[in-house]
Amino acid sequence: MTSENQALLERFQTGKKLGLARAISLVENERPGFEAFLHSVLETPRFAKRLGLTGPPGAGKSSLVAALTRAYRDQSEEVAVVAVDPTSPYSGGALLGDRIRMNDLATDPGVFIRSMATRGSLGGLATTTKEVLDLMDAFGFHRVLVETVGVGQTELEITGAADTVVVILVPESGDAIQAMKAGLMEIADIFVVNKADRPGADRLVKDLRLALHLREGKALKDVPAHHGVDLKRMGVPEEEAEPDKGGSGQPRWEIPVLQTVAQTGEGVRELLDAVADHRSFLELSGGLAARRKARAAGRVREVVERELRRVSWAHAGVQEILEKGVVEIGAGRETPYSLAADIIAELMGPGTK
Ligand SMILES: Nc1nc2c(ncn2[C@@H]2O[C@H](COP(=O)(O)OP(=O)(O)O)[C@@H](O)[C@H]2O)c(=O)[nH]1
Ligand SMILES: [Mg+2]
Repeated sequence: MTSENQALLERFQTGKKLGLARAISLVENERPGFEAFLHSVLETPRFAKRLGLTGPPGAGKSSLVAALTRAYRDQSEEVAVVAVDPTSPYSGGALLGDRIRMNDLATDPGVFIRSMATRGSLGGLATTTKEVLDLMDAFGFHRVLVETVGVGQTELEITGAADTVVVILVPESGDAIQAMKAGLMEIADIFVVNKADRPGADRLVKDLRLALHLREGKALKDVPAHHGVDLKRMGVPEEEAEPDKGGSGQPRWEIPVLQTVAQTGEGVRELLDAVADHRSFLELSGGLAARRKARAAGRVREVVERELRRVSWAHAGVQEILEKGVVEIGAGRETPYSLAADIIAELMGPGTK
């Protein structure tokens, strides 16, 4: 590790907020040594309670994050927030949302807020959001809240980053059928209908409850309970997937549908309780350990894939094969497939073709 990163590590480990901020920049910009830095801080596992909030723009995610943060601060818990949302009222660590009056949080030493741009990533998280969450966790925050841009299908990635996912909808954001089609039923551990002061909120709550009910009935009828299709497991090998929520003998989680008015704080207590209940459920059912395992496996895969990609294209032999090969493709003597096979053989050694 460079002496610069070493000095940063010391500041980080002695709990200096500036050290955390700089560490985040190091990781976010993937500057030299960022992986070694992450390795050092993750050697001591810590377990912040990770809460994800997602939903369409303007649903009140930031307002609810602020309300939840205040509530956790009232319980003397330290809170870190990541907002992956270019339109969020946080900017460069400063809070600009005077409407939501978050300035009290900005100056609270028990709160750390960071916003991240998505940089074209499609999963709803910025490319290094998960690493930033890990840093906040390793720094020692009790709670880590992550607000993600919810646009269509893009919020799915949050399930891999949070222990509990809250999906926030508003009367204006469409009906329960749309929520179902967007896959929100699969990612939500808790539904919140915010802006409950607006017309249509009761209706949406009722429809969401009905849709959840129907979905559950259908899932139990059509497929064996332990093989239900679950988006959370997509891309996760069977043995790493969490135990089925609907399996017989297993504790079950009924997704609550709550109403809030973020600005007045109405319903925030109930949301806090639901988050705590979900936590207890995860601990009792073994789901928490399973989620952490799946998260760790996913992270290992990402690092391996990133490293393989880097090593592959930096390999001199591979470069040569590619440069020569593209000419052969043009002449009809090779195809992209035969060339790819040659490259893989070059990387993996003889006998792998
Ligand atoms: N009427 C009403 N407005 C709200 C409520 N919660 C948030 N808002 C307003 O909705 C707008 C968007 O809120 P924001 O928290 O930035 O939403 P985000 O884009 O999901 O983060 C802001 O003007 C808020 O003041 C609510 O419960 N009722
Ligand atoms: Mg926001």
